[in-house]
Parts: sequence; structure tokens; C-alpha cells
Amino acid sequence: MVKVNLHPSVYEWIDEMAKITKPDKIVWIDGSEEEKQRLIKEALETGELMELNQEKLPGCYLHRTHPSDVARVEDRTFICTPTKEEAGPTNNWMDPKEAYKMLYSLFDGSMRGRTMYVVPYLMGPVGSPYSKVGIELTDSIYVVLNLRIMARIGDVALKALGSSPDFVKGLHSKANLDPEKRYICHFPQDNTIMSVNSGYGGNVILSKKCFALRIASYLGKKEGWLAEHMLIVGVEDPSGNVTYIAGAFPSACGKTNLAMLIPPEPLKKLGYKVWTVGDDIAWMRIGEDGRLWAINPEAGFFGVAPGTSYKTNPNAMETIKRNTIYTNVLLKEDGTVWWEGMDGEPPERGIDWLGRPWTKDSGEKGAHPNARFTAPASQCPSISKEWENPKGVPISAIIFGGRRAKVAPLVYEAFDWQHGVYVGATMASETTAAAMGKVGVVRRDPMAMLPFCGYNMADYFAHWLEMGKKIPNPPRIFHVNWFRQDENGKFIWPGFGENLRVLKWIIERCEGKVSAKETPIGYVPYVDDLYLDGIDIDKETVEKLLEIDKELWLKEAEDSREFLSQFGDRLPKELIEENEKLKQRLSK
Ligand code: GTP
Ligand code: SPV
Ligand code: MN
Repeated sequence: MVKVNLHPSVYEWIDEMAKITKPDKIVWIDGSEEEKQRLIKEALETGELMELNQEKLPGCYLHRTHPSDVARVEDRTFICTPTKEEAGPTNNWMDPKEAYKMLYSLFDGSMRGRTMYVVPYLMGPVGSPYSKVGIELTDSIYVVLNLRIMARIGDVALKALGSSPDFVKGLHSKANLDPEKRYICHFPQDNTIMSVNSGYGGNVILSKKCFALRIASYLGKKEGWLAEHMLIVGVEDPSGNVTYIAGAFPSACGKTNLAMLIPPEPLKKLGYKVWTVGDDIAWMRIGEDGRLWAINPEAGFFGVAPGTSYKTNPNAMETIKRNTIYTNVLLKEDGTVWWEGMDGEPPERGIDWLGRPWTKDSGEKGAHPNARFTAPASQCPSISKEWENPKGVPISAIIFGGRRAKVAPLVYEAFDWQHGVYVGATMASETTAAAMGKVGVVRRDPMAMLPFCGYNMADYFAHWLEMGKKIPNPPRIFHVNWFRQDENGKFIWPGFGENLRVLKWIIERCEGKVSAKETPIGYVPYVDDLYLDGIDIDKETVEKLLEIDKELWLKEAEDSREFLSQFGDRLPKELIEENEKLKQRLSK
């Protein structure tokens, strides 16, 4: 292990947690290759991992979680602030004293007979002033191996921490996976996360949603920056100029796909290229040049497997060919993997995500709808050469989006920052399999942060408004919807690579190159300004995708008003003002 004089509080905290959880041994993770091989060997012996066909999928392994433990548990996720108001009406709240008391009893002896791994990890590029350190204590090798891909772990993290006491404490134990005693608790004031009785990604890879979004959003508010559920993508135009866009879509609504987009043939011919910086989380600060700059705090992708194919996302398919952990996918007879929506014919038979024999005519899903892959970002063919730039990349446009079968047009632009914050604050989307609960129900999911904001959402809106005043040259704000459906429930817009045509318009708006139609909800493209050469959808249909139905939008405005009203006096008045203005424009 690297020699650094860590702050005494690091050891004190680990000792204290070990006294409670009572592991047989404690192992510090250094991040070395040798250590990785040792952990994999151990996980193969216990069955925590299964080896896949090493010729076809070198360095790849399969993991199955408990059937009751396949997605984030929003109803068991808590923000434990001194007062309920600080957590706000959209979060579950628990009094910190009571939460600690309950958790310590659940953690009591939970690691008996197991090893406690001490995993120091760095969020953000090495050497970046914006990077932050966490330490996760866990009794799961699966978690260690995932963290190894998703963050920069071991010695690099300890070096970055040095003798500072400033790190995020994370304690995780699978305990006995009892779903009734599953808790994901955050203590923003203490820089602390505690997760118990789960083994599923978003609940246990504490670097990700727990730290980089919930704790970080709280730190961002305090320190004047933004931690967001956003992809970061660079679009290179034929002259070689790269424009960076950040996009917030709710879970399983297309961030990974947009971040790794491959230009459709006609745009490729013109010279367009797309570069991936991040697919899930962005930390954004105001740069010296007065623009908003973003880093990807992560080092890997924890992506949705179903629907990923060479047709929809070839860059992802190339990324996950090696050194990838697959969770809850179908195991094929040849030791490779499959999921619904993969290219070609489904296999005749295999072992499904539950570990049961499966045949293609069984009518059952082979992979869980929230099956995931964990893969290093460095393996992505489209990875940007700027992805580890300590300064980040300058953001020209922010896009909000969701799954809306109706109402929301393909794309529109907000009138200004304040209106853009309203658009983000009132965005809605159909729920997906990324969280436990009903799928396909429309809900408001402000800035795609409903499950991830670590403090009162009204204060979060105020922070966004405040940031807008502080950024001399703010990004323009847009809203997109790739998911409008026809009467038969089919997606109308072809999506995926074709989404670049929308990004092209967005970039031209940022450059002041195209005009737009002013509508009550914002600026909408003139259809002739969208590059539609060689696309498989006719102009009239695109016109329809751009239509604003005033009746539906008035209802939308009413519904948004009701959603906002839950925040009471704490809600910034600017958002009510925007809601009023929208209704007035719609009633004209
Ligand atoms: P999280 O990792 O949960 O935050 O999700 P994400 O936003 O990164 O979603 P992802 O890109 O993995 O997409 C989720 C699902 O939506 C996959 O099944 C995709 O195939 C599908 N999808 C993504 N983009 C499009 C699109 O443009 N059109 C359609 N119809 N489906 C899409
Ligand atoms: C999401 O649900 O938004 C994810 C997957 O990115 S998880 O890490 O499980 O939260
Ligand atoms: Mn996500």
C-alpha cells in the first residue's frame, strides 16, 4: 500500500465501524491488478461471480442478485437531516439520531464470518481540483469489483486524500438481504452514507447515486456548484469544432445511448463525430472564462443491458466485450450473455437471470429489465480525449428530457435561464425498471433528480436560479422527447443515432445560426432547419412531433402548478411566475 499519513479520523472511523459490524478480517484495497485477480478468484469460489467464456468475453463475469433486490429502492432511501424541512417533501426523512440507532442495530455483527473491505475511491479525474474522495467499507467483493470500474480506487485515492479529514464515509453490508430491513440512508451534514441489506448496484456502489448525486448535490449547494444526473457529450462539427452538451434524463431514459451516439450515415459523411465524456453524472462549476464547466466524476459505465445492441448502441457493445461485470442477464450455453433487444435471433435456450433453465418460447424474460453491465469508460471507442481533463469541458447547452408518449414535442428551447429552470423543475417522465415499483406511470422528476437530490428540492431550484445569475455566459436550456408514441404505442421518432439531428439544431441555436418558431412553451424548430436527409420518417410526421397541443399543455401547466405547490413558501417565486406566464401564453 502507498505510504501516506492519513488523518487519524480515518482509522478511528474504520475501527468504530468494525466494532459494530464485527468482520473476521479487514482488508485494505490498493487497486492493483494482482489484488483484482485475487478477489475474482475468491468470488468465483463463493459463487458471487460466474466466469463467462474467456475467449469470447475476456475478463468478463456474471453476477446474479437476489430476486427481491434488482433495482434502487426509493421508498427505503432516506435523507437524514436534522429537520424534516431540510430533506423536503420529495424525500423520505428520518431523524439522524433515530436513523443511526436503527442502523447500528442492523449493522450489529452483520459482517461476522466475512471480510470487511476498505475501499478508498476518488471521484473525478486524478489531479482535478474538483475531485473528491470517499471510503466505502463493504462486505461484498461484487461491490469492490464494481467500484474498481466505476471509480479510481486504492492508492490513487489515498494519495488524493493525503492527511485531510475531508472524505465521504460509506458503510455497506449485505447483512442478510432482508428486504424489510433494507435501508439506504444519507447524512449530508456528516458526509456519511449507510446502506444495509441490499446487493444491487445503485443501492450499494455508494460512489454513484449516494455520493456523486445525493451527498454531492448538498455539497454543491453549500459550495456553489452543481451535481447533476447528466450525461456529457461532445459533438464535433465538420470544421473540427467540438460543442459539449450535458443532458438530464431520468433513469433508463437514454443518457448512455445519447452519450455514445454514432452519427447516421449522411451526417458522418458531412464530417460529424461524437465523443463521450460521461453517461450518468456531471459535476459542474463556473470556470474562469465565465462558462459552465463539467467533469464526469466516474470512471466507468453502469449501463442498462436490455435494448443495447449493435443497432442501437454499437459503442456500448464494443465497450462491454472485455473486463465487464454483467448483472442479471441471461447466460447462454456457450458461456456468453444475452438480453432482450440484443441483435439477431434470441438463443434457443439458456439460464435466465433467476438462474433457471430458460427457452425462447417460455414467454419469460431472459434478462431482468434492469439488468446492467459495468464497464471501464476507457474501453469506449468514442471516449473523448478530454474525458479526464482536470478542468472538465465547457458546456454550451443543457438538455432536459423524459419518456412522454404524448404532450412533449421532439425538442424545444427555453426562452432564458429562468424559464429553463422552470422547464427542468416541471419535467415529467414515465417510470422505468431502474427503481422498484410500477413501470410506465408519468411522474414529475425535476431535472431527473427526484430520487437523487440530497436536500429540499425547493432549495435546489433556488440554487439553480442562483447559479444562473452567477454564470456570465450560461448554457442555453432545451427539452427533448425521443419517446412520443403513435396510436399503436409505437415510438414515432427513430431515436438513437438519429438524435444527432436534434443535437445539430441545438448547437446551431447556441451558435445563433438558425431562427426558430416562438410558441407558448418555448422556441421550436422550423422543420426545414432540421437536417432530415436520409432519415426514415417523413417531414409531415416530424411536423406533428413538433406540434404544441394547447389543451394538453394547459393541463400540463395545471399539473405542474400542483406539483410545485407542495413546496409551499419555500418554493422560489420565480417558478410560480413562470407557471403564470406559461398559462397566459397558452390562453392567448
Ligand atoms: P440510467 O443508467 O438508469 O441512468 O439510464 P440511462 O438514462 O443511461 O438510459 P439508457 O441510455 O441506458 O437507455 C435506457 C433504455 O432506453 C434502453 O433500453 C435504450 O435502448 C432505450 N433508449 C435509449 N435511447 C433511445 C431512443 O432514442 N429511442 C428509443 N426508442 N429508446 C431509447
Ligand atoms: C439509475 O437508476 O439512474 C442508474 C442505475 O444509473 S443505479 O446506479 O442503479 O441507480
Ligand atoms: Mn442514472
